[in-house]
Formats: sequence, C-alpha cells, structure tokens
Amino acid sequence: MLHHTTQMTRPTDPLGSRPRQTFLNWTYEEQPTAWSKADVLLVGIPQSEPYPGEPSPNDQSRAPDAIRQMSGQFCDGLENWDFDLGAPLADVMPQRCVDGGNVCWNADTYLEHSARVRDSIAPVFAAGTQLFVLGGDHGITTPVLQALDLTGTSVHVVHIDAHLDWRDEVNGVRNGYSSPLRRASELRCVTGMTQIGLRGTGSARRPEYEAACAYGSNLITASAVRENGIEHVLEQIPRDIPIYLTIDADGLDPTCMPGVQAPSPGGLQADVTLAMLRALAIRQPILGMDLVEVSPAYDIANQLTSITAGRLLMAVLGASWAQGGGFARRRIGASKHA
Ligand SMILES: [Mn+2]
Repeated sequence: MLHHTTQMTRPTDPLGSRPRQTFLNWTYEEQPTAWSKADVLLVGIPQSEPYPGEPSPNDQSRAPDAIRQMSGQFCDGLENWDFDLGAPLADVMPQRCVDGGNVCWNADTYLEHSARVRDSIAPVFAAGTQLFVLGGDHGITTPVLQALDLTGTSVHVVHIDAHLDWRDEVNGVRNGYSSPLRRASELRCVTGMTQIGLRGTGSARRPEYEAACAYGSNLITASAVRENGIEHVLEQIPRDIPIYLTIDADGLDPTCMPGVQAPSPGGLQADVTLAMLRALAIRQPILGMDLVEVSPAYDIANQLTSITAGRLLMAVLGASWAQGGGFARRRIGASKHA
C-alpha cells in the first residue's frame, strides 16, 4: 500500500501522465476534455483494485508503456504494407487518432480512482469515439464498462481469456482481476457475453461456473475453438448489436503471449485469434476494446508478448476502419442522421 502513497503525492496532471512513447506515434492529448474530439482514443489504465497481500502497483501496471514502446516492432511504419490488413494502416485510419496517456491512480481510494476513470471515459463513448485501453490487470475492464453503461448503449461482451473471471469477490475485493465478467453481468448495458479460450483452472469454482451459465454466458473452450474453427465461434456471437471486446493476454497460447502472470498451455494461437478479430470487426462495430494482463517482467527478451498485444489491437483497428468495416459503417450512419 506504500506504493499508493507515492502515486498519490506525485505532482502530475490530475488524470494523465505522458507516455515515453505514444502508441503508433499518435498525438498525445493530455486533456480528457479533448478526448471525445478524437475518432480513435487509446488510453492506458495501469491499476485496478489490488488484492490484500499482492504488490500494488503490480507488474501489469507497466504494460501500457511496455506495449507502446514496441510500436516500431508491431508496426514498422503507418505507411508500410501490412499483410494482415492488405493495405498500409495509414490508408484506412481516420484523421484523429489520439493517445491520452495513462490514467493514473492519484486518488485516496480505489473507488474514487475508478469513478474518475469511468467519468473521464464516458464522454468518449458518448461522442462515438472508438476506445482502446491498455491494462493493467483485468480489473480495469470494470470502470470502462461502467463508463459505457452511463451512455445507455447496449453491447455484447466478447471475452478472450483462459479464465472465467466471475468471482463476486476475493478476500473482500469486488473489483479485482478475478471479477470483471461478474461485474459486467450486472450492468444494464451488457445484454450478453461470449467467453472464448477457457481452459484449465482459475479462480472460478462450481458456484462461479453455475452463475455464468445461469446468466446465459456462452462459454467456448480453447479446445472447442480448435475443433470447430472460428466460423463456428462467430456464428454464436449475436450480430445485431455492437461489441465490447476484452482480451486477457493469457487467453492466447503462451507460445505467442508468454509474458503473463498465469500462463495456461493449450491457448488460442495468434493467427486464429487475429483472423477471428478481423472478421468480427468487419461484421459489426467494436465500440471499445481492452488488452489486459501483459506482465513485462515475465516477457521474453524480444518482447513478443507486447508485440502480439500490438498486433491484436492493430487487427481490430484496421478491420474496424477499413472500407466496409463495422465501426466505419456505424460512423457514416451516425453522421447521416446528425
Ligand atoms: Mn482475466
């Protein structure tokens, strides 16, 4: 908890902190009041509610800057040909792509901090800006979805993770990394969820598994993805509603995202995941996406985990804004009605 004290007293901007390097060299915009003018906003949220006895900030809090630092590796240049996209990223991206820096914990309590995260992000969703969030551990999804809830926009949550993340609480903590999908299920804006890549064991016990089933969450194991293919997964995701996407790095196989706290063998491969995300982002609007649980201390020397994280974000970005992309179509529709 001493670490929180140093965060609290650090004389920074009330919300943000300037990253050493911005994501894809986008313009840095430190004023949250200006974020909703962007077409696409990326922010880092380094911290969620810590569990007693665990380090805080944890190693995952270093991920937003670790991923940004690898921008030149996961994208050699915005004008460089991207074979996954079939075009240079610059050809499809809108004018105003902004990096808002990191929303740091400068408040006295976690609930104060998470309310500030929520309130800084809600206008971004309300303006129709596409949001990308770098965690942090998986607890950071909760204030982001609470922000979406404030706007009254309904979404289907697509969750990629080895673990269920449906604990109501752990040691009295309700907003930590074991609970984001349980908290999501309680929000009005979340009309359903598809959880993909499940395998092995995690914090979930029989009551959490049964709660997820009773809610109607569609649980798709990693082995089911391997056996039936991504078309089978995509068919099960409702197509008539926008998506919020949350990706835990341990949902992918440790061979492509080794730098995580809880590696689980037998995960989704990068090529399969990238293809699935591209298809989803073309088919329907992805209003927001977070990428969580990258743990730089466990990454390998060439930072493969951060590079894969960047490629996952670029897949969604590129397919969302390419001609016929889900988010681009939604934007055109909105401007016609304005
Ligand atoms: Mn998780």
